Amino acid sequence: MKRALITGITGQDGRYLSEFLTGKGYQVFGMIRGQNNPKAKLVTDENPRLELVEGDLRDLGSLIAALEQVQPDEVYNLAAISFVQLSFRQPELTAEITGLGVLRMLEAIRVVGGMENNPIRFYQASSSEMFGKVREVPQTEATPFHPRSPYGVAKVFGHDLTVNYREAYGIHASSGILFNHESPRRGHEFVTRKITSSLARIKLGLQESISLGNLESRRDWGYAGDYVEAMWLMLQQDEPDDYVISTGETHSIREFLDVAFHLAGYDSWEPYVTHDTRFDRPSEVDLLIGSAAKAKEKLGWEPRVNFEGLVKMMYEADLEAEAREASREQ
Ligand code: NAP
Ligand code: G4F
Repeated sequence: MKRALITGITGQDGRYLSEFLTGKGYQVFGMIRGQNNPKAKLVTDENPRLELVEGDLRDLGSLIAALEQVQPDEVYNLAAISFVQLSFRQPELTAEITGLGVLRMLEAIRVVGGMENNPIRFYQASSSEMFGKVREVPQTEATPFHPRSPYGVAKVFGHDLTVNYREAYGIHASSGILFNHESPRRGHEFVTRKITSSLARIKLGLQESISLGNLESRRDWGYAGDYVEAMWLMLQQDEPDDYVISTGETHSIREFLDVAFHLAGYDSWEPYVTHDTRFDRPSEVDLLIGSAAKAKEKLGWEPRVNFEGLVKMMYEADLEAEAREASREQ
């Protein structure tokens, strides 16, 4: 039975990946931080076969201990401060966790796995945010990076380091340059989930409007459940490499609003959306659209859920959850 260690187990991707790998017959270990993390129960209720181990990306010793305890075949490094807006307010912490955290995990793998024939395969959660002020359209594995946030800069550091440990120490280290991926498990701080959960509350008469920032930026949005399969496929290849994972379609926040409000039976979202400058960013990523041609050719990976399907899945899940919550409160 293969053994996998996932950091960021309580996050959106960690939860999908844990279920995916368990379904493939893996023994899955999720790294959890803090002395009483409230999300521990959620993830073990969701996947009763998941085992938790302690660790924090800020603490090298804890990563070495986790690796020694688990003896994993595969490590998926999903943990990060992942919210771009927060990275502007807490840039040092972002560099510490999202950037230096990758260095610590790679060092732990180098030490525990040994210098030669290191058996541990490593996945780094890189991001399309690294492309930032994009140099070409669509973005591929060869597109130069121009990050536009402390988060993007930290991800470039982690990405380059993953390539370096592959080249310097022969570690089977791969990097997935994933474009935005969403789901009913997406954090409420991200724009898609903020819209679908607020819309569900508007529909149920529990909320009047949504405050948003820049509606013009464009994202290549896919479904997280599809994207975790690509992570696994990367680690099944003989050679480690970097792969763009995306849908190849781009949509603005306005278009997301159009589809979501139409689904909910509204002619227009405009009466329900206000602009709040607090959600504008000091520097923005205006356009993201990826080409996953390499992943299709080498991994045989393609997304299954399209944009409309994704919005519908998220809105319907939020409508059901909000209605359940409202009836519990009555
Ligand atoms: P997420 O929901 O924000 O989850 C982040 C995870 O990181 C949480 O489990 C969090 O644990 C953990 N974490 C934060 N600080 C930590 C620390 N010091 N030590 C250990 N764990 C820590 O993120 P996601 O959407 O699942 O994304 C997974 C990864 O992919 C992230 O690295 C993200 O940057 C990257 N990525 C995401 C997307 C996307 O569109 N979703 C696209 C490209 C790349 P707590 O519960 O303890 O806070
Ligand atoms: O949903 P967002 O916060 O996601 P963003 O910044 O694209 O980052 C996500 O995707 C990255 C991959 O490219 C990941 F690496 C990262 O970890 C994260 O998962 O914002 C999307 C867009 C931005 O242009 C933002 O300015 O939506 C715009 N936006 C407009 N109003 C808003 C809001 N974003 C948020 N979060 N909240 C708003 O009210």
